[in-house]
Amino acid sequence: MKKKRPNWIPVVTAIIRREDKFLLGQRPESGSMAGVWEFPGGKIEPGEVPEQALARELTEELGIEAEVGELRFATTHTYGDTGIVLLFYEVNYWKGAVKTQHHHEIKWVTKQELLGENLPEANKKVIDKILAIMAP
Ligand code: DGT
Repeated sequence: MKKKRPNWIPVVTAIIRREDKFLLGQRPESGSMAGVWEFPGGKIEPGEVPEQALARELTEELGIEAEVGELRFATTHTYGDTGIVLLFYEVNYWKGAVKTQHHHEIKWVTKQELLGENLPEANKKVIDKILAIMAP
């Protein structure tokens, strides 16, 4: 029998750096993967280019006007019959102060601390790549 293909959802995420720390947000208690710490971002809506989608998500989630930097790498993950394509961008510059507008909590972590966090499976499996793009 032919294997069912997943429905693919494109997702943009931001590796937001402030000195030697990176921003994580804890997913809201209502919704999927509650309590997991993720990189801010979300789904690309139809008609958006990825950088626009990420800038929009960062305004909605954190109240900042971000300068979306380079696309550093991409990965995929499937949850049941849904697939995500995750695009990781670097964000080093923004206007405004970061505020918790969507997440349960936000926090800045070092690379070392990141290793101990409860991250989405899609991120854990590429943690080496994530750490590599965080290199100074
Ligand atoms: P929805 O369906 O509108 O309630 O949106 P969510 O909250 O299910 O999903 P959203 O908009 O955060 O989209 C991100 C998807 O990508 C979600 O399935 C979780 C997954 N994901 C895996 N790793 C990450 C990550 O580091 N950051 C973000 N933002 N999402 C991630």
